[in-house]
Amino acid sequence: MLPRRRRGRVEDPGSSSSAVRFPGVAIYLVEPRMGRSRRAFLTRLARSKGFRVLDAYSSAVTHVVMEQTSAEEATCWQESRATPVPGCPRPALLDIVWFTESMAAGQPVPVEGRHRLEEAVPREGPPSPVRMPPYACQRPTPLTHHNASLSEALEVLAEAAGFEGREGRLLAFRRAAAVLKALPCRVSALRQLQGLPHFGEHSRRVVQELLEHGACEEVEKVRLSERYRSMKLFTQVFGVGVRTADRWYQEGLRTLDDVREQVQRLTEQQKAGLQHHRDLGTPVQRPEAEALQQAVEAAVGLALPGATVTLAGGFRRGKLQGHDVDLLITHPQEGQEAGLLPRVMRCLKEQGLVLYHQHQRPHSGDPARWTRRSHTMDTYERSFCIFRLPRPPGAAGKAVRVDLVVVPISQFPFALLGWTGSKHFERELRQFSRKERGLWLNSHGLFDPEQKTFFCVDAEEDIFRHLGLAYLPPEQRNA
Ligand code: DCP
Ligand code: MG
Repeated sequence: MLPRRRRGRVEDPGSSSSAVRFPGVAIYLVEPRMGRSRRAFLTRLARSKGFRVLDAYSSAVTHVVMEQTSAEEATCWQESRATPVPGCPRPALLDIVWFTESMAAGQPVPVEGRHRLEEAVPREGPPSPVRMPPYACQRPTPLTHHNASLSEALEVLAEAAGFEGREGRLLAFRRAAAVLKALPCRVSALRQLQGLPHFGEHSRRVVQELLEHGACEEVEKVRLSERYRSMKLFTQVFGVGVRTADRWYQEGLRTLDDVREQVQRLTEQQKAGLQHHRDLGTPVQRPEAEALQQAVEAAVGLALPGATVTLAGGFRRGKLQGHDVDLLITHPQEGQEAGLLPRVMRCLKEQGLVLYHQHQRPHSGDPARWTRRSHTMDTYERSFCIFRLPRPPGAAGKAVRVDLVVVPISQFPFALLGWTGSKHFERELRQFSRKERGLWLNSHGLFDPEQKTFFCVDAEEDIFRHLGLAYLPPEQRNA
């Protein structure tokens, strides 16, 4: 008789090394083409992520995973292995792609036709050349694309580079990630990257590791590092940028409780951010954003009939959730918007919707000054707010970050374009304007430094036209 614990292990080796998170899935990795050491590596990887991997083939197996195996070979293998048990479904015969995608997702991804070996996915032929212009503003980028796990990994490295102030490195990874987002197909082999812009040695290596193992050691290391986790935690607090987060980290702070102990050094904005941290860390859903837009519209309508409120930011690009709500306020008659924001805020406060707000006055002066600036902040009158979601009386509504921006109608298309994002799209658009067209673009206008003139526009489409770019609707600006 085996001792009780060892007996358990013999019966179910798949659950031996870490807790099983997906009891409905039992994977069997077929060795011949995979090779013993790779199979051992993939087994360890999967188990560390809570997958059940069985060492021996049995009727408990639900997912058989093979590598470089044809449909005929797969079927032959299965027939030689198991006599089907009546009423018991045969396990799915899957290509390694299902496995790597599941590892990257941290959970079993739904089995699709393209994963199934029985459906004989044609083996990849030579890569069809994809024409990919270098700037993100020259190509459509939809919200959902084919390479999420690859682009997310590169974006972790971009973000980490940003935390270290390494702007060049940040851009390199972001650009590579943006190229993947714009591809019309899924990358399953490294050679598909041939000829694509912005794929340097490093990004290529990351993609290669992800394709081969479903995980990239460098990315995982960064994700788990104390530095990355602390910086991420701190920069997610309203009012905290990379510089403050870095200072806190250098001082040895690691948690929000550590930060709360230094309350005397915090700005009012940061105090509000910490106070509502839990709510603000919960994504804003589209219906919530729309409810807030309506509340603001009602207040704006009372304060200045005819004024409009436009939802910009990620929601305008089609996102279903976001970290805040970006609202642009304008009036069809230039100048009418002056003095509007304090009246709107007073009205919203009276309704008990305002938990925090900070007013930023409009900057006045020579408009060419703000056009010359390279930084991204515009100088519109603006209110950085935390609102309470309107709820039935008695129920406490969730706190939500809202930016209200007041824009004179003559500059509205530029503000709308600048506030729709994504951030990377905006950055590329400004760079394209400057480098390729010799024009300065920001959220206030488009300036020709040689002629010393501003372009007059009625709509976003005109801006694309002046820049010689094909118009991209907001939902294709998700770079
Ligand atoms: N923006 C920009 N550069 C910045 C900050 C903002 O170009 N440094 C623009 C692009 C953004 C928009 O303003 O899309 C709104 O900023 P957010 O930070 O709210 O970004 P999103 O709305 O895109 O993201 P989320 O859905 O997380 O709110
Ligand atoms: Mg936003």
